[in-house]
This record gives sequence, structure tokens and C-alpha cells, in this order.
Amino acid sequence: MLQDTIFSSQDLMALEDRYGAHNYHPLPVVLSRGQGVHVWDTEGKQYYDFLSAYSAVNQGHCHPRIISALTEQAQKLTLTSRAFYNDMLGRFEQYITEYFGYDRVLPANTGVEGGETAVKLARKWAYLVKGVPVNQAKIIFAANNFWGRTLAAISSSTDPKSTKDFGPYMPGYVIIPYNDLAALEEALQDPNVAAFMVEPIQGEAGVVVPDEGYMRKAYELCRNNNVLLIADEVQTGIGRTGKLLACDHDGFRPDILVLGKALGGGVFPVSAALARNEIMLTIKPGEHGSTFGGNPLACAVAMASLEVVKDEQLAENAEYLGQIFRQRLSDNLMRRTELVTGVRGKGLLNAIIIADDEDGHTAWDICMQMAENGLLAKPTHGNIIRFAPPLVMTEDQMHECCDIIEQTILHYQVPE
Ligand code: IF1
Repeated sequence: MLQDTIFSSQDLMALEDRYGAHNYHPLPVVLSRGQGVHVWDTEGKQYYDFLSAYSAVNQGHCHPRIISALTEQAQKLTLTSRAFYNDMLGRFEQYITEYFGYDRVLPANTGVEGGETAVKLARKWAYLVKGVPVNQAKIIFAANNFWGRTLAAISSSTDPKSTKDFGPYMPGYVIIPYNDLAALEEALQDPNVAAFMVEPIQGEAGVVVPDEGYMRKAYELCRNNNVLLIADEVQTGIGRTGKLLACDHDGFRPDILVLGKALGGGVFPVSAALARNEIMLTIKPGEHGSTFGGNPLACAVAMASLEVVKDEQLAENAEYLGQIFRQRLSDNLMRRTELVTGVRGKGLLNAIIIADDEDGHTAWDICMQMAENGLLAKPTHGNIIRFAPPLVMTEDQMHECCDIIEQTILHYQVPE
């Protein structure tokens, strides 16, 4: 059988090159096993995973409780579609709405579906509740946002890599600068605005952390103008930034909360939009959905994933280890090399800025050398390296990883 054949990393990369779409440029590392904070390549080399599949593996690779929830449910019932009820969805809906403090949830699969659901909910609410004239609803987005690859998502993007040659784009979008309350207040004067959709920390843009209180003040501006605030917590949610939700740092609950990635515990695509009754009940039977949304397997995995976050206090651990990470990189690295001009982030969503590296070649080379030294990370947006390990890391492991990062950068040599 094909899967019994032994393939080298080179063979496997060649297969992807020959038979796959070329829509990614991965680091030349071929992974074949993951457990907790570690992954191993096909040659058996062990790495610390400092990307966590872009924050989808917050609970660590192959978490035993999540794997057993997956395998147990997989033997019973995996997919019914929503044409019928199933014995997992209602339990999941109650669990997740009580967990995050919302009236209702609309389950989906990928993060971008969660975002699309939020945008559709906001538009429905605008027409049926706010009284915006039909097809005139506006959604405000922040420049440099990223919420997925669908046409509705890229229509709000300011990154040519996401938009070029994919037009025409979705109408009814307004783009304002991120972290700019005056610009938001100005945009909110339009009576047809339905919602402001925003990431509490912009992940893809390079872990851009807004001013203290930005999200809270944005929420208040929206509320004062009868506009919904949609928080895209697909990457920042589920403990990643040192609180259960990044919005918790600002002490408010968004009108619509979008979750994904780690909601599926790194084993299954699960996303969701959560909202109060007034918003959620604007969508009637048959007006929105998906084949896999709310399937029994997703429900079992998502409940286990959320239980692990609470039981293992992963948000608190992220807060604690994140302080250590930023402290060490600021003290031991920034002071000893001009190569690193900044360290930023919250909890275990962090990034460093590499000097004079617009094309990102140095950042890429540093990531290649860190891989050599047993730690995997990847540049986002050229000269910014994102560091996002699983939230189950121990303090000793964090210090070992900081040693690897510091030593790699302090001994960085431009490759011949
Ligand atoms: C890729 C980026 C990260 C997200 C936020 C929604 C989604 C994402 C804040 C959509 C997805 C992923 C997509 C993945 C790489 C990764 C990524 F670099 F693309 F932008 F994390 F920063 N909201 N982000 O970050 O969720 O539909 O993918 O499940 O497309 O390469 P999805």
C-alpha cells in the first residue's frame, strides 16, 4: 500500500511539487508526528512547534483527551447533516453558549465560514432590526485585516497578495485604519453601517497589538451608534493571548464572537459565531448553513477542546509564559543585536521584527537556522517572525526555546 512505502522528506516534497497546487511556500521540513509542544520530521528530528498551525493547536498536538473524544465519537456517529437532529449538537450548543456567555451559537467549520456567518448575521440584523434599507448595509473593516480566503473575506483585504486578480469584490465594505478611534467614529456616522468587524490583535498583519483599551472604546462607539461589533477571535481566542478571549483584556463581550482554529483542538475543523437572541434569530430556517456545520464529531471534539483549555488553565499559562518570552527576548536579544528591532504580543501570540529586511530574506534565513536548531517558526509579512507555541508549554521548555531563538539570532550568519 502507498502508505506503507517509506518516503524521504525529499520524495515527499517532490510529490507535493509535482501533484499539488503551488499556493504555499512551506519551510522545507516534512512533519510526520506531533505530541504536545513537539513535532518530528520524517527523519525523526524533533522540533518545538512555535507556530501551532497558526494557533489551531493551542492544546498541543494530539492531546489525549481530544483524541479520545474524536476516536470515541468516530465509532458512533460522525455526520447526519442538519436535515435531522443528532444527540451531540444540542449539548454542544448549551456548553459553548454558557462557556462564553451568549444566548445562541451558529456552528460552522472553518474560520472564514465563521466570519461569513457573522457578516451575514450583521446584514440581516441591519435590515430586520436596525431598519437599514435592503442591500444598503455597510460593514467596516480595519486595514491589514485577515479573516480568510473566500471572496467575501478578501474583498475587505488591503493586501494585494490576497486580492490581486481575484476581483470583482464584494460591495458594501468600508476600510478604516486599525487602532484609529477617530476614523471609526467618522465611519460610524453613516446610518447604514451594520457592523465593525475587527481582530483584537491583527495576526497575519504581524501580531499588531492596538493601544490599551482600543477594543473597549471601539465597542462603546459602535453601541452609541447602534452598530454591532464583531470580534474575529479565530486566532486570538481560546486562551491564546493570556485570557479566554482577547476581548477579555478589555472587559467586554462583542455583539458577535467568531471562533475557529483551536475550537477544534488541532484535530478537526470547527468554527462558530455566537450572538444574543436579537441578532441570531434574524436568520430563519433554510437561510444559512453548511453540510458539516454542527456535526456530531465536531461537537465532541470542540467540547473536549474547550474543557482542556479550562481544566489545564491554558490561558493563565499563556499569560505567564508570554511575560517570560517577551522579557527574555527584550533583555537578552534586543540589547545584544541590531538585528531585532521589536518584540510584541500578548500571552503566547508574539512576534519579533527583523531590521532592514523588507523582502523578508533575513527572517526566512533565521527561521531556517532555528529549524536546524530544533524550533519551527515562520515569517509573517516579510520581516516579522511570529512565535505562537502550544499553550501547554512548561516554563523549562519556554526557557529552552528562548535559548534556541536567542542563540540562533545572536550567531546568525548571512548564508553564502
Ligand atoms: C492561510 C494567515 C494566520 C485568521 C483570522 C479568520 C481566519 C484566519 C484572524 C480564517 C486564518 C490562517 C489561514 C492560513 C494561515 C493562517 C494565517 F497567515 F493566513 F493569516 F493565522 F495569520 N480569522 N488564518 O488568522 O480561518 O478559514 O483559515 O480556518 O490561509 O494560509 P480559516
